[in-house]
Amino acid sequence: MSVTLYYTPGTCSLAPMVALEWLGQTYALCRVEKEARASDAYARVHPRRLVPALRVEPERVIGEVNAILSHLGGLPTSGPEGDAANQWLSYLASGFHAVFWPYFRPDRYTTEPAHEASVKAAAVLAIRRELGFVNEQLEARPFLLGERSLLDPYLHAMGRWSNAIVDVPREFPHVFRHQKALATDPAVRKALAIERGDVTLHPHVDL
Ligand SMILES: N[C@@H](CCC(=O)N[C@@H](CS)C(=O)NCC(=O)O)C(=O)O
Repeated sequence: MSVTLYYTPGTCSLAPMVALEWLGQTYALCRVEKEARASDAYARVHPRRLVPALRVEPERVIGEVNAILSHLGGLPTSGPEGDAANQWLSYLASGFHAVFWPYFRPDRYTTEPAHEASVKAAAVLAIRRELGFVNEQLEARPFLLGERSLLDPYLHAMGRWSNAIVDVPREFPHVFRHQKALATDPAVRKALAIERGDVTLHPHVDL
């Protein structure tokens, strides 16, 4: 049975889409825009109404990018490499991703609308801090694990949000180099074309 990826353009669901492409898996897609994410139908797919979600069996759906990437396989799972991969997976989800939430949704981080600008300003500081950390890590290696792995599209899916917030090429040149390497990858280009709706290369299913 082919799996179904629930995705929203511009979000971290780009990571499992590229992973599916790299792994050469057969898959179907379900595009879930903001309104659809709020629906009861989507709550039955992902109770937290987030993307991505991966339906792997009629009655079994996996949420959380980490869990989806781990399910798909392809990342090291044991020894020092496995430890490094797990460390990056956790960091990307709870460290890197987390600093963008208050930037995009400051309303969720204060009960005072007047404080939202301050929440956003603090988020920019945190985004710079995490980009600085990733930039340092990428100084000595082209990809997060040294060799290309499924962690790279995960970083790329979120790192692309930074370009509208900070001057990535000037401030974080190693992150920028990583972005350029991913942006020219055929699978990433294909996934971005799917996000834009330019191509229909996989069966699309309704919610
Ligand atoms: N920890 C979750 C985070 C998922 C997440 O925050 N997804 C965002 C898109 S990148 C989303 O669905 N946002 C919609 C919302 O917050 O309402 C994961 O790894 O899947």
